[in-house]
Amino acid sequence: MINLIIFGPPGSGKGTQAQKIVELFDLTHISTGDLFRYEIGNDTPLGMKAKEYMNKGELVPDEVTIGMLENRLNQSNNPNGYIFDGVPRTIAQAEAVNQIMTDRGTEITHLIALDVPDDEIVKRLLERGKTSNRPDDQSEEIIRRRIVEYNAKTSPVFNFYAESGLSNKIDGVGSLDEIFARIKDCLES
Ligand code: B4P
Repeated sequence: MINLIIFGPPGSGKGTQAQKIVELFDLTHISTGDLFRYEIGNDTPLGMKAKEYMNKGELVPDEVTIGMLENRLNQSNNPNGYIFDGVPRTIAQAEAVNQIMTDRGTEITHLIALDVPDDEIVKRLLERGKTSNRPDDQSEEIIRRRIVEYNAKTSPVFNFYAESGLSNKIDGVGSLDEIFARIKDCLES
């Protein structure tokens, strides 16, 4: 069973690579960003709450995120495993994910972090913003705010899993296939 956290700053290629990994290993893809965008698209109370934070480039509060994640996992039981894309983004979320997995009789098996310089992130997200209709991809100021949030609140999650020997960092710059090959090497080694 593979329970992989695909990790890295906004725009590092998490969602992009997650789609390829899911296909190869027949995993269930859990993207909290996609779950929030679904809620926003349906004008739900949870979506309205999340939107306040996402549009400013801030993280959605932990209690909202963790509750939504638990609901999503309760709807699924994939014996091959899961890919966690964009979650955990704080230490509190990492502790919650570990507890949820323990309750299910399993555990996180890998964390793979995609290393991408800030200027490349800004370039990628402004490019995506031309077609994505995502308010958080529209301005460099908001994208830089997301990077600040990542450095302050999310990057410590790498060391949290490194303590159990689960964290790996790979170069996230290159073609999609090159990066996918690096991820496969990591999962198979
Ligand atoms: P997410 O939806 O997770 O979005 P993201 O950080 O922008 O990354 P994503 O995975 O979508 O993009 P990717 O790097 O693949 O989060 C959005 C917001 O939701 C957060 O800011 C936060 O407010 C909220 N949120 C979500 N989860 C949360 C949580 N757990 N707790 C609190 N808040 C939460 O790709 C980016 C672009 O780069 C794409 O256009 C892609 O085509 C391009 N790209 C990818 N790989 C490339 C490569 N190798 N070369 C060139 N371009 C590449």
